[in-house]
Amino acid sequence: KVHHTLLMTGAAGGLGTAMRDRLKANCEVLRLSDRSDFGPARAGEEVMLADLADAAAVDAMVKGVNAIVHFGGISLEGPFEPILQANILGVYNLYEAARKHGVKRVVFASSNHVTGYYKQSETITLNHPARPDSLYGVSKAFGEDLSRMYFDRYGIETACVRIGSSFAEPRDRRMLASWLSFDDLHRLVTACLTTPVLGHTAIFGISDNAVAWYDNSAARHVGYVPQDSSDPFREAVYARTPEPDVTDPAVIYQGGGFLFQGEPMTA
Ligand code: NAI
Ligand code: 15L
Repeated sequence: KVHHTLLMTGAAGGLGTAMRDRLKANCEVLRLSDRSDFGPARAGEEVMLADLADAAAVDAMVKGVNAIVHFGGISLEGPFEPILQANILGVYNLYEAARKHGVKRVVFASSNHVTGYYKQSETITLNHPARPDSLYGVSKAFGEDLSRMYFDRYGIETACVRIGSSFAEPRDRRMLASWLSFDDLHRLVTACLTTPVLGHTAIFGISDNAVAWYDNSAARHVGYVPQDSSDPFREAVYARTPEPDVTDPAVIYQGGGFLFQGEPMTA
């Protein structure tokens, strides 16, 4: 096992719950954190609750770990203040604690919404500039830039995993392109934690779906090889979802519909 003590934030959330048992294979001790109580530690675990906006609590949470998988934060579009606290101040607190305590590698749960204003008719690379589709997407772009600065200045390696849609199954037609199975997410996190030289990199987190908007060729050094695909779900998803309206921004843009709140968008 490459890491003795691994910290996973966001342990009470959807991905935290799905990765909890899987990540035990990656370490001797899995330290779990969230601001919400999710019950006691099980064998091989430590539980340390912390609000990401609380610098002292984050410092204590990070002290003594060898690597971090950062799932904690606001995971949808919404009012700015909670996003500011959790995803902007919170990620700063996390990297400051990592710097002070000598943590050298972080897997940061970024999002496809960093580039959500590219079109579903485009294939984008990791060299395309960010085009966030929401305040949430902007907050993830901040995390990507902040982690780059902590790499350039302090040598803390980070993989910014731009997770597509990681759920048990693809829920709609958009997710046939953006789906990331839980097992592939674990493969991807494992690759990020174990590749000899990670540096600072972004990588799109998707399974081996036939339809894809993303080209991960600039992150071959991570060694991520997806083994699942949304393709077996295609027929069932088509059968239960309506024909897409190709003039609908939710169908035009990679970020999809439900994150676009407030003013109507123009194509
Ligand atoms: P989730 O919303 O289920 O879990 C996030 C967890 O973070 C929650 O348990 C919540 O209590 C915790 N949290 C929120 N604010 C906090 C704060 N201020 N301090 C401490 N903890 C706080 O989200 P999910 O689906 O598990 O996603 C995990 C991460 O992956 C998130 O950062 C999300 O933005 C990112 N992501 C997830 C995708 C997905 O398809 N599930 C897609 C793209 C990104
Ligand atoms: C995200 O960033 C969200 O955290 C997740 O809940 C999904 O909405 C996902 O993107 C998506 O785009 O499907």
